[in-house]
Amino acid sequence: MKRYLLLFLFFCSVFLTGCGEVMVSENLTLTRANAPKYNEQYITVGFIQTGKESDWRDANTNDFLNTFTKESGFNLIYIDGNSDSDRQRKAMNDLIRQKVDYIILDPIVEDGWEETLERAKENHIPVIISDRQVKADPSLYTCWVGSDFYSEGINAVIWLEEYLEQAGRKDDPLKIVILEGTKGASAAIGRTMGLQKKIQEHPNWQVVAQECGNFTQGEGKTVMEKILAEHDDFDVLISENDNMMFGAMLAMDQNEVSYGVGGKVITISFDALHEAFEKMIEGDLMASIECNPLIASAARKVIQQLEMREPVDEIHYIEESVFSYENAAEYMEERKY
Ligand code: GYE
Repeated sequence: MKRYLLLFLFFCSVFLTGCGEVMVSENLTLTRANAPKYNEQYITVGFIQTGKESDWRDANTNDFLNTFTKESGFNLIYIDGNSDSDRQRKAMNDLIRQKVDYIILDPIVEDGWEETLERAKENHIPVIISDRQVKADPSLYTCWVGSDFYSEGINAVIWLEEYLEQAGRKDDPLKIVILEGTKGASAAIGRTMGLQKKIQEHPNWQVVAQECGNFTQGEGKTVMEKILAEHDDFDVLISENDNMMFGAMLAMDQNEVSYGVGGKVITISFDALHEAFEKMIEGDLMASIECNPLIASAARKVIQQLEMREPVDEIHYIEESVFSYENAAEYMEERKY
């Protein structure tokens, strides 16, 4: 037996250079899978990220770094947009000059992309829009992969309606405060439109303050401090991401405003981060509308389809859910971000 094993290892070391069959002995034919040819050409992908504004963003970045690896055949050029759209546009022009194979763009804001996208198209470089969207002719990019932000806004109010129904407060007048994300960002635009669409169905509900916290925890706290100086009586706080809610909670703590389960202010946010689950289990946060940052595999699938010259859908929505203080503990263990 040992003789055959040595023979096998010898052939492995000498003959395994490509796919196909290797005759090892008169009654042993070795068939092996395709092996990467030496100096395998990597697919070079330029990924332009918005920045590091939130924990959601960090999870999204890590997902791309862990998906577009050399082992899976990619050479990833990651660019941190540093929350600066001009930096993003400069980076895109640089990637075009480098003649990368593909560009994945997560645009901080929707406006200002026509010219750069046209340049990428002139240079035959497919562009995949990830997460946030662009206001541009769809023929200038391959597709968009992301979340249905409008539905997320609608779902936030549907949760609030169901909660009030169960609490016997369906007909209560409500004063609502909204913390908006970055101005011009699709996630903020879509969520705000969804929220407003459903809120206006309730004549006895009033939005008493609506301020931009730019998706960051620090600005969420600062803006909430300003709102609390002007409004000491409101019933609902809706924050367009978890990090701004965490900052607002610090401001409400400082002003001794109670919130969460059993508190005065109903708290609803978006993203459904791990820390949001912790706060829902504690009862401080009452609901978080999931926005899944793990979308790199969907973008990679698009590139693989393009490599195979297969048709690609223009829109790729990511499956998402709604979590609350009532079900957070049940799902906490399986969360990946
Ligand atoms: O909600 C927020 C991040 O574009 C969906 O941007 C993303 C948003 C997300 O900073 O936390």
